[in-house]
Amino acid sequence: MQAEQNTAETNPLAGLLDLAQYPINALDSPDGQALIAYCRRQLEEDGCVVLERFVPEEALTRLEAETKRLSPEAHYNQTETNPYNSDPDPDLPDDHPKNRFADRTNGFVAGDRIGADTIIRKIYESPDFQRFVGAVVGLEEIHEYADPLAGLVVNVLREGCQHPWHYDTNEFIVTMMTRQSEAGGRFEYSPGIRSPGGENFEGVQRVLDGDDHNVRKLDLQPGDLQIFFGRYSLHRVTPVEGNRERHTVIFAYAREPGFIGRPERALRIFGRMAPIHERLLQEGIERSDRLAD
Ligand SMILES: O=C(O)CCC(=O)C(=O)O
Ligand SMILES: [Fe+2]
Repeated sequence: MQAEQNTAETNPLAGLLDLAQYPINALDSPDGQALIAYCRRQLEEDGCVVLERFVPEEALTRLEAETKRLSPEAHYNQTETNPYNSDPDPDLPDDHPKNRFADRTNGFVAGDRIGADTIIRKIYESPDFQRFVGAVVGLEEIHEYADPLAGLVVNVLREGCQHPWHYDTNEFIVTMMTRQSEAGGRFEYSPGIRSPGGENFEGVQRVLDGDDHNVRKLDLQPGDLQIFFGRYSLHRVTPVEGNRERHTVIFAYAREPGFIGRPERALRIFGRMAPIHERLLQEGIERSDRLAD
């Protein structure tokens, strides 16, 4: 029965996701409910849930090949950032977390380069997958971006690239590793180190100084799906070592339909805009022109 339900004709994800272990296409079934309960509990306790081998063994070669083929299209951008993605504070000491800046060099392949026939786009656009992610993060609905660049993205870290300690501004992030570096490139996080009640700068400073007491280190593998709440959990990706690049896919969703990122951001992250960004800029200029009349 199960095999019949999950043939390629009835479910485009059949064979691409491990639907037996992760029945995201049957969320109302007891197994589906148990999966959601498991993910929610993990997120509540830890801010992070990893579903190992979400893409099963038999589809992994194809998955890895997809981002390997796309990776030369990555646009690299370099910034110096502190954990808060903010300006420094000259009134605070140099070793205060707000004044601790580190290099962030990342490559991003934009969504308009990622074809409809890829596993990663099929996952991104799957209504089953969206319902599953929504149920796990506690949202009735989530929506694909209307932004053709920023919704589905491949993050490419080559040798020396890192993502230094930081918090995210978005509520949750859904990622899948497709290629692991030889060494380095490891995801580390300190769950709930800050809270709406306090920044805990002392605790953050200890982590920045190398205290890994309250730091969890994940050994993510290709095909693992990760859902992470990064607003209160300080996290980083350690510098990539060796010739092998680290690839992760970012599946970005919004609460409302129609989300389009700012044109300046598109330029910074992807090195270019999509026609919709150019139109937005144009309209913005016209609007301000009209206001000036
Ligand atoms: O690549 C990762 O595993 C995490 C990246 C990250 O923290 C971010 O994009 O904010
Ligand atoms: Fe992050």
